[in-house]
Amino acid sequence: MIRLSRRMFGKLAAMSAANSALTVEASAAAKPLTLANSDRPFPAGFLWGSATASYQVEGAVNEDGRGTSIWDTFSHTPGKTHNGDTGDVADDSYHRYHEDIAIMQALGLKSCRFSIAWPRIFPNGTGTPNQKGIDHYRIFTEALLKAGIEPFCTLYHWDLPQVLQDKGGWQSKDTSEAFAAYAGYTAGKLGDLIKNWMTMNELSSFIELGYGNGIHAPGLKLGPQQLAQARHHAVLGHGLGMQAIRANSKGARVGVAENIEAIIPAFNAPEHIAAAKKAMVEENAAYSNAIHSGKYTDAYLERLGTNAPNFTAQEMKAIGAPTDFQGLNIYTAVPVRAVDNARGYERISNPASYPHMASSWLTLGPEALYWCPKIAAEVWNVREIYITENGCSSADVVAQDGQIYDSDRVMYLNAYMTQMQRAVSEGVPVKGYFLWSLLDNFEWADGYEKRFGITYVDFKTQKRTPKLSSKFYANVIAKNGL
Ligand code: PNW
Repeated sequence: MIRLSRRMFGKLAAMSAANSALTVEASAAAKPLTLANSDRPFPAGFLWGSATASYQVEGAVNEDGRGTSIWDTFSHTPGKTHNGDTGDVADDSYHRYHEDIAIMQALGLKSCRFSIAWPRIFPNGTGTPNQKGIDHYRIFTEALLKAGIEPFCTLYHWDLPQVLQDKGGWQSKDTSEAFAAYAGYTAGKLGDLIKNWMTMNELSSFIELGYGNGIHAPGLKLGPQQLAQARHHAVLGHGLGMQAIRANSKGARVGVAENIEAIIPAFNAPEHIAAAKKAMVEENAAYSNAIHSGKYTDAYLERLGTNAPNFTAQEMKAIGAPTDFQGLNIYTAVPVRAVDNARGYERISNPASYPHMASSWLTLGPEALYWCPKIAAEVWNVREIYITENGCSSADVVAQDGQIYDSDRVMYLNAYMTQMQRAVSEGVPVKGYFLWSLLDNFEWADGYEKRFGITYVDFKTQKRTPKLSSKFYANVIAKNGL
């Protein structure tokens, strides 16, 4: 029972004539209603970070012995990217990383997810390594550690050495093996500084977009059998890469950053939750489910029929070896509903009125940050989860005062983080969050058109300006809560 002061009681009584619910709520509340106790805390040590990728920020494509990647070739092919944009200069972070790290420090970041460009380490994909490549990432990582920022390193964020693409790219098992050799070598050289590794970023994106519909490099549109085989070589690359990292760097922790099909129940009801669990497995059968179970589901293989990939039991064992953590890149949500069919669920396709951010594919689904880690932890038995990417594009404008008031991005981040807090407060093992992205950068086929940064980049001058969302994020980090 809450005791109300006589004055308060009188006030409430006066107000309650028209609204009796208010007195009921006020008397039931555990704490007095004040604006001061609206915080939603995160556990101590929660790892707040940002994420970027080599080709999207580095530039310096012809420096220090870097080889050509499929994204150099693709972006320089007319008609492939918005406005013919390329990553030749991007954010020039190869040279300006000190400035970037100062931005991270000002935000209070605890961690930074970045990727290593394979063609800087092995310009020809395999063979003789390039010491200057290793040197660059050593110096960068040392600077991060000096700033008190924990490095989380992705070894493959889509910049495949062109030489390997010329030999078939992910259509060839040789690429899976070349990736493992590169991953092992690099972890051996940098493992004293970097403890947390992600083999790859978004296998489903670089395979489905690069080899399926051709909107990303290398721009191929394979038939179903060849595509299924390329998928298999990607997950195999992850498995072999994980083995190689562990063999070359003691104490390394290895995971993968995957943009799972972010299944959520149509709404919070037992039948839809059961449907969502089934959908999480089946809709991610080619990638995350294979990685976490070491199997392709019967339904996946049946769906493919004669187009199913060739694979061996030994390969599946490598693919399914336990990871140390699961990285989830989550942008949108895929609602499913319970249906009385063989699969037990159906995806709901959103109507045209469904809201989205500046990128038309980026529909709003904040509850994905609640349901996905929760369902993933249960169906794949993962004990440590990081949100390795979350963020959005916004039609940013520089205001008269030189600032960028990206209120829609603040709304997006706040909504998603609130759902993540809901999961964490229920004990779902989400240990950290990497916001995509620290800086506006080269957004692949969308070039520089779509801005995902919480820091605005003027691509003519390389001037960096923190947006309103960066102040929002600094505030979240400072109080470790929302
Ligand atoms: C991710 N989709 O890509 C990548 O990991 C980043 O490199 C990228 O910049 C970021 O998300 C924002 O796009 C995606 O169409 C690309 O659903 C496309 C999709 C999702 C993720």
